[in-house]
Amino acid sequence: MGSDLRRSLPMAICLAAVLSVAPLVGGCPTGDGEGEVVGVFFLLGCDDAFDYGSVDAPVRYDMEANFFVGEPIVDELESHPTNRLDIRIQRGGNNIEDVDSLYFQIADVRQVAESFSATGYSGTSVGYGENVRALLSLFVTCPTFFGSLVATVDASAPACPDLDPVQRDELCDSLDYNSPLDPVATLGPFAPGSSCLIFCRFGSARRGEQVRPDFSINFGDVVQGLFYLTLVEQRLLESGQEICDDGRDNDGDGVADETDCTDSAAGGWLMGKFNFEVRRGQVAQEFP
Ligand SMILES: [Ca+2]
Ligand SMILES: [Ca+2]
Ligand SMILES: [Ca+2]
Repeated sequence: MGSDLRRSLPMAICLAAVLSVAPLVGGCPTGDGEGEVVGVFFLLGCDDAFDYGSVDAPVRYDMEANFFVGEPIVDELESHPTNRLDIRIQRGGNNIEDVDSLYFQIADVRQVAESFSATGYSGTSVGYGENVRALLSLFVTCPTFFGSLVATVDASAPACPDLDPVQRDELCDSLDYNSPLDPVATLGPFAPGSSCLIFCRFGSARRGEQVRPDFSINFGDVVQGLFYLTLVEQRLLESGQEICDDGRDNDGDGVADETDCTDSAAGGWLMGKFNFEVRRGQVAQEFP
């Protein structure tokens, strides 16, 4: 009886908190995992006078990530259901308005599983309009920067490295998800300007095995991976304008960095790794 009480009391408190403080993120024992999120970027216009670095002098960043959640979602909007997965990485389990967070949104997990199970898999491209998107929101580092940084794929460069199966397996097998990363040193196989997430485990998907049509990521599944993301300001990316001096042809007219361009207020790169089990009890939160 006594031990029953001790077991049930924290759960009762946890449930009460979830019911009374919506939307409370990760109120129950979730968020466990290991990983790192570091980068080098700049953000202009934090607290009016304060800039986080500049275009010419971007600044190191370390999220000190310790909270990892994955949320399977069934998207019923299409003619047949599509299984989605949202991954959120942050420091502590606070609501998104009170933390820096990195989101990955996988619109169709079966697509990722199919490429993952192929022998030649060497990563999944991450970018605006891709099956996997990533977004960094920085409510702590830069509370008055109301935009976000998003990962982008450069049409003129490969999003992912070219790894043979032996290199890829060695990379995954040797990865220590807890060891610190230096954001200035190159991370493993990624080239500057790439935007890629290499999954080392993706739920029940296995190398060389057929992927079921209804493949999904479920509670109890483990997801592991490492990533390198080229970040641009979401507002500018969505506008389709030419961004000055980023070496890319953002407006798709065949000329990079023409003089008719808009200065970016944020940009840089992010790298990291994660290893966690998808747990039940997470509170739904829209991709911001
Ligand atoms: Ca252009
Ligand atoms: Ca143009
Ligand atoms: Ca440009």
